[in-house]
Amino acid sequence: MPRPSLLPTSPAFWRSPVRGPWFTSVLGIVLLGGITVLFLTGLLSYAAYNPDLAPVNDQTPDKGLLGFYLFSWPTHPSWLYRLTQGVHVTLGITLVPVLLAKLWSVVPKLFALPPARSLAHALERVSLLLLVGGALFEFTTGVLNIQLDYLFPGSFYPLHFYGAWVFIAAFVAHAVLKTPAALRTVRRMRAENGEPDARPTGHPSEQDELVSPNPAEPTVSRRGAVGLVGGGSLLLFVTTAGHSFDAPLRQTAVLAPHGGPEPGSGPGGFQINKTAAYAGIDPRETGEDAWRLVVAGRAGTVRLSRADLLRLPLHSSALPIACVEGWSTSDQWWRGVPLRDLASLVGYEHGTAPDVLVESLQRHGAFRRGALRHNQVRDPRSLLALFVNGEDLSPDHGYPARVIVPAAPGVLNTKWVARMTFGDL
Ligand SMILES: Nc1nc2c(c(=O)[nH]1)N[C@H]1C(S)=C(S)[C@@H](COP(=O)(O)O)O[C@H]1N2
Ligand SMILES: [Mo]
Repeated sequence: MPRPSLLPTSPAFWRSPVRGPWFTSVLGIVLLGGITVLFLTGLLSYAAYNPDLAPVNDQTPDKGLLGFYLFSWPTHPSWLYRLTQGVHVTLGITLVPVLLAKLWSVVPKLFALPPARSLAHALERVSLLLLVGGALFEFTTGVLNIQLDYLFPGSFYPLHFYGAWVFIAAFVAHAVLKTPAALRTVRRMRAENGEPDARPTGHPSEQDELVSPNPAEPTVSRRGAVGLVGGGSLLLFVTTAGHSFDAPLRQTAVLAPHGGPEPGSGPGGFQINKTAAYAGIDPRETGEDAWRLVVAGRAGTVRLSRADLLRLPLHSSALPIACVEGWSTSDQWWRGVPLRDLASLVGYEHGTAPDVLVESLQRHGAFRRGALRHNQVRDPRSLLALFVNGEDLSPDHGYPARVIVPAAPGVLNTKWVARMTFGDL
């Protein structure tokens, strides 16, 4: 029984015998690898939006130097964004138990007194606040964005993007300081090959802070505790990962908003992000008499009905939709007019097709417009699609016409297209 006078600031208040350098080190090494992959795939995800192309694509206009690495997002392989974003989201969710266990394992340090023993110690504690705060912030904003369907439309990108840079700065400093000791701890325990011992042999003063001076009876071994954390991660993995694959895992992806039985069946039976009703698309605007596609470029402006478009040479492409939320479809069969053919209607030879601004019938919402780069326009697989899987697009998938571009994030595949403006953006 803890004495009633014990406060969290007293080391004896923390009684779990699981805490110790081995447990913290194992989790830390997993996070070192995992968070590095999360950061890199996150940077790729941002680059995939082509934020330096046009203001409509850029949710973080004040990024300054942080955009130093941006590059033209390629169109090959067509599953590129499926892969990078599927890994980003699935790995992020899978690491949640590891992150929480890691924070739990070091929580006594949060309360340790005195708050600072020296200037160096004070700086370390401030950097730890940025590290812990940054980690919680990035994981929380990421998960909320997936689960609550754009809780903060428009503001998620800047929050998650700027937060990532603050977090990664603290993370790099922490990793440089702690990784050598963590590796030593794990190696030594492995050499001794027994139940990982609480008592560290090296650097006693620092590592001892993690070990309870007053441990309770163990209810689980340290290895067992790592196994529980791993089991939690595995459970999250099998209930999430399938949102990016058409395999049995799709059926078990019950935690993912677009997993499980969601895609449905039939030609249009794949995930729908925003329905036509949600986007405020009035069926009267999409009818044969009302809808016209406006295509503008240096040679002027043309207006085309859907029947006009159907008289142009149509092409087919097998391409997936891959959303920033991590879910993706398998390849669907799209049929429509290549974007570069639309560019040539308004004055650009195929090889010289420029960037394009695509605008939807939709009047409100951040996703009603998007800009595509010339490499995307010139790819012969990039279409203004009129059909999918052999039938007219359904209203929810963008009837009368939508953009589909290989390897691009879903948000650039604008639905209910009304206007395309070719030229330098
Ligand atoms: N006009 C418009 N186009 C849009 C959207 C939107 O909200 N409005 N959502 C985009 C997003 S975020 C994705 S992932 C894809 C999803 O396409 P789907 O609903 O056909 O699967 O459409 C994109 N095109
Ligand atoms: Mo999306």
